[in-house]
Amino acid sequence: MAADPIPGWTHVYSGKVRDLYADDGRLLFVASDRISAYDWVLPTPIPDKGRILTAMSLWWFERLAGIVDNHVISADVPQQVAGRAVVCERLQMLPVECVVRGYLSGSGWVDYQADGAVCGVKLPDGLQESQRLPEPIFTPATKAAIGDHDQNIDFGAVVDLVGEDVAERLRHLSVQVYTFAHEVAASRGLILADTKFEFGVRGDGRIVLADEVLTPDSSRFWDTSSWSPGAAPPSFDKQFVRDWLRLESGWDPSSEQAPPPLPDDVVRQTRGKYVQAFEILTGQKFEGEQR
Ligand code: PZK
Repeated sequence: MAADPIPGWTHVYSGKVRDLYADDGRLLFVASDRISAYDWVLPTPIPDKGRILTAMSLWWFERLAGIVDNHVISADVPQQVAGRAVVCERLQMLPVECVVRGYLSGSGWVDYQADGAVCGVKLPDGLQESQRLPEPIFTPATKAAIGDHDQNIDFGAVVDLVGEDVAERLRHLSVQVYTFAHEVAASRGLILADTKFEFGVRGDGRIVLADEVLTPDSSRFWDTSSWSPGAAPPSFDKQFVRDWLRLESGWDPSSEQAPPPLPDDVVRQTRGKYVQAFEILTGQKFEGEQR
């Protein structure tokens, strides 16, 4: 992953779909147009994905300002990453993926079926896949080594990692932000099934919301109309990609083989889903031409 050089910034790290640069004291957080599926980065980018997710995340950060501080300093960024990057404060990141679930899906559903619990949170018997939980639950995870999946942990393990006071504050903030965002999404016909936050600490000890928030890459959104307990609703953004890869491409996700390029119509439909998510949530038109 040879990230593009950006004048004035030093590349420090790349994840599957985003890149991080630094100058003295500040970070440049760049959302690429790359898309992942079945743990692979696909060879075909989705045009405007980085700009759409950046705009969505900034929109949420503004609305969350009454609940929690965030790391954003400015959206005034080098022209080559215009619209898809933000300048951020450099924080001491906390080594916990702060996941909140309001519905039973993904690894939450897997763990519930095995244990009747998720991350040590005991749940009522007889819940079905995708069912709404009695209340949102904090289901933290630790970032595993590169290439590995995050590992769910219980609250005691969070206490061991960051101390009891910070652990309590992370849980409280995470559930508050989820609850607010779930309400906003619901008022627009979307279900926010679950979401992941990353927090860091400022020099003065304040806990600050970092990363990118409440985008389809960090969250599971469902169309309310496609949801019913007992089945897994289609992924809001990636269903066209997954369906094409599994059913039409001839590629085997369980092989070691890299996935093939996406056909143009799958790219177009998928771009349309990101635009749709942005427009539904924000009530704004996504301006695809401004560059
Ligand atoms: C930070 N990441 C993950 C993000 C990547 C990887 N405000 C911050 N201060 C210090 N560190 C981070 C952040 C943030 N956000 C985030 N790793 C470090 C990450 C984007 C691209 F490649």
